[in-house]
Parts: sequence; structure tokens; C-alpha cells
Amino acid sequence: MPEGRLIIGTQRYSSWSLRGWLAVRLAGLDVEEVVLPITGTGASPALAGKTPTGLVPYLEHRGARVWESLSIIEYCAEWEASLWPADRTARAWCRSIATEMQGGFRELRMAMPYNAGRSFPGGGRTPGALKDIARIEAIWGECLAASGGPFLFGSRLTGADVMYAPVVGRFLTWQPELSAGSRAYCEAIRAHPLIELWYEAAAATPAEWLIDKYENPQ
Ligand SMILES: N[C@@H](CCC(=O)N[C@@H](CS)C(=O)NCC(=O)O)C(=O)O
Repeated sequence: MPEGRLIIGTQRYSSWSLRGWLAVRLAGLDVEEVVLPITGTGASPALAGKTPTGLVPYLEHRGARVWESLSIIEYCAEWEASLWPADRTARAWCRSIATEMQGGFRELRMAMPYNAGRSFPGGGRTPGALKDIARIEAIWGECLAASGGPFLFGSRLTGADVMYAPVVGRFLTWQPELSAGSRAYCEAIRAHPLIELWYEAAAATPAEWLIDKYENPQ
């Protein structure tokens, strides 16, 4: 009998769901996974009344109710401490860049929507998106130089990787110009077995859940 449930949206489009799902899977929580179709409007009928905000991801586990991706990561870290680096200074850094992702990079999100089932090489290169990408590359470059990779804080995924995994997904889809170091990081994330599972689910999205604006972006 599962100890709770995790509600997520269509894996193909729901970048926030990927964060919650990845944290829960890395922590090994025994929860039922409920996947609901999103419409990309912020008001998906399938989510109405199912989560506190009408958004996903949303976790219920052993009496705890948790929403907002960072809160889910924090909750999961109580079960799997390696989601944050053991060193206090590295942990502060990791939390800072994870939080920077939570609140930022809006231009990138607008110009290069998440679609784990398609590739649109060369598209979406607006000035604002390129500025966001430059900042993301600076963040990644500094972390990878200090940790030696393959992930931002070393050999295991941390909360920062969880937060940036959907950004990697956007880069794989839209293929902006990236440094060799960023490309290697994207490859390392894509090769992770959990990310492979996510892409398999994205490829199996029912036809009636497909959203035209994400499949045929202008
Ligand atoms: N700040 C929230 C953002 C959640 C969010 O925006 N989720 C999107 C999924 S990508 C959603 O539920 N969208 C519903 C819709 O598209 O209708 C978090 O960190 O979890």
C-alpha cells in the first residue's frame, strides 16, 4: 500500500512536475503517481480541486501535504539528505541557485517552452532568452568547475540539478549555442536513468493530451 500520492501533469510539457517527480524518486518515497493532463493555461480543468493551487506538482505523504517544487525538494531532503550537499557552504550555494531558478528565467521559459517530445533547433533565441541562458551557463560553469561534475555539486544529483533538469530539457529541445561544459552537463542529466524514464513517459503521451501551441510553436 503506497504511503501517499504525487500528482503531476503531462510529462511531455510539465517542467515543474519533472522537478517534484525527480525529487520524490531520488528520495525513494513510496507514493502512487497520478498523471493528469495540463492545458498550459494555469487553469487546467483536470487539476481543479485536486491540488491546493490548481497547479502541479503536489505531494501527499504520510500526512504531509506539500506543494511548490522547492518545498517538495526540501521535504524529500528530509528523507534523502544527499539532495543537499553535506558541506554548509556548498549547501548555501546549492540552495541559492535552486531558488534563483524557482523565481527567474522567465524570458527563457516564454521563448523556449518545455516539450520533452520534440526538437526545434535554432528557435526561440530572443534577446531575453539569450540573456537568461548566459546567466544559467555562468551558474553551471562555476558549479562544475568547483565540483568536477558530472552534476552541479559532484557525482550525485542535488536539489540544484532537480531545479535545472527541465532547463536542460529546454536546451535539448531548442538547442541554443552552449559551451562544451554546458553540453556535457546536459548530456549527463539526459543520461540519468530517471530522466530516461521521464522521456519514455513523454513519448507515450496520449494524442488527446497533446497541446498545439507546444507542438507547433510560432
Ligand atoms: N511555483 C510552482 C509552479 C507550478 C506550475 O506552474 N505548474 C504548472 C505545470 S508546468 C501547472 O500546474 N500548470 C497547469 C496548467 O498548465 O494549466 C512550483 O514550483 O511548483
